[in-house]
Amino acid sequence: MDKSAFLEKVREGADLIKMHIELGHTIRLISHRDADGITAGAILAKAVAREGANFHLSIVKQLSEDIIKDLARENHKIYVFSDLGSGSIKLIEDYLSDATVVIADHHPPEDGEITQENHLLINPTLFGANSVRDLSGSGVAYFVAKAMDKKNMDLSPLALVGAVGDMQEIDGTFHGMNLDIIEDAKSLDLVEVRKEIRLFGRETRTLAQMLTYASNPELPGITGDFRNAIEFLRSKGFDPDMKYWQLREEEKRKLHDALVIHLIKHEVPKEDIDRLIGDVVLIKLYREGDPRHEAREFATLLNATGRLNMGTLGVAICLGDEKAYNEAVKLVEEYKKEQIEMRSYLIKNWGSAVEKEHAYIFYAGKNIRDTMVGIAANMAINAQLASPEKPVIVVADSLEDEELVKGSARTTERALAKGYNLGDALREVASVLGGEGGGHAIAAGIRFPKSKIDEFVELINRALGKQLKEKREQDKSENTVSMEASE
Ligand SMILES: [Mn+2]
Repeated sequence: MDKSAFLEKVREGADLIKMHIELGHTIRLISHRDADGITAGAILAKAVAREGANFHLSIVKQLSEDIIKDLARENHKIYVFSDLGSGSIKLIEDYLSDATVVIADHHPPEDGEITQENHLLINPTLFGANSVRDLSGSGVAYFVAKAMDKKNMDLSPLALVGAVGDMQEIDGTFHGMNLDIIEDAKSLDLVEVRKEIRLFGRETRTLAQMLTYASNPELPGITGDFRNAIEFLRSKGFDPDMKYWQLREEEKRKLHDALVIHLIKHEVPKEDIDRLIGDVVLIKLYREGDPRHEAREFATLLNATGRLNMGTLGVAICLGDEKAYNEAVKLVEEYKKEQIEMRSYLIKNWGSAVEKEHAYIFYAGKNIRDTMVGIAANMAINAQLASPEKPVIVVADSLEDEELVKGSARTTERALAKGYNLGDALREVASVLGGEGGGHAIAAGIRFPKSKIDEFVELINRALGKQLKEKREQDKSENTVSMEASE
């Protein structure tokens, strides 16, 4: 990538922000609600605060027209978007035409080019970078902060947490300008990058948990089987209740070797085995055993705050707020507990689900929170309560409106291949029931009057059945065409 041209853009953005700070303007920051966006927001907030300026930060799931309209109504002189914005260039130009706008993002722009003179897009993909491995949103934010003042180089560990949150090192090593951030962080002795096991849980999970939940790569016969994980560890001479960080260096090596041999024995492809050991970022500011000590665990904590709609709590954690950290750990634990309780509730009560030809419909009343119905539907599939060939819809009473229910539909690729499209089906049914619905083919949602649940069951079954029939007819006609062509 053309680094120097990118850094020129970065410099322009930094100068714009500093100019507005000198004019005494509040800097309006908007960032994405995953770990990459939360760290990006924290980096920019810190950089702005260090200049003695006010900022106002929001963490959002995505930029919608409504959100941008609301932002415009706030009437700020400058808006800075991080880890999002590239997909909404036109909307931003339309509604924020009077303000200065800086978009610090790494997603490939979808919306054409910026035409407004007072709007600036800082995006490494425009200079040849690969958005998924060369630089993340937090990385772009970091370079802007560094251009504002070199002392912001101490925010480099946060940029790496964001990069890991976005899985920029999915193949086991960092690439592109992520390497420059690592250099900065090392030059200040803030991080250590080690070649270690990349399975989740270095700081807070026992070895047995770490192996049981291993997903990248999966460990044949061990992933998903707690007892086998314990047995494997014991047979190699490890205490399954120890944590990875507690192992001595030679023990770590011994565990690596044992796992690699296990993978080879099970004929796992070499590139998957290679991903087992790789770059692990350790942040020296925190103790071993603290989830903030290792970038992936830190990122997972931030992701959780985002998913609980408390992204600004995540920002506070990034800025070193211990109270925020303790609160988040508690929230995440409660959230996990709620999920475990929900899973056993589903297993115990699945018998009351209505099974139609084309869907399972499970009405939970007030027993499942309306914000959790999507997770519940996925759980029913993953816990094998439902056949993966048939969509699952979990419906619960709305928390906001007694007259309404909220439902989420989930299914699998296998069901999609048969012709189902949940988003289309729920949209169609919602319009008949006087509700709202839609979404993706594989995951969708609906809201409709509680009095119409029975009607919903019939309508959704019919809508999904119609989709299968249409797919079958389409396949048939395609077959005929290709037969004719081959004759
Ligand atoms: Mn990102």
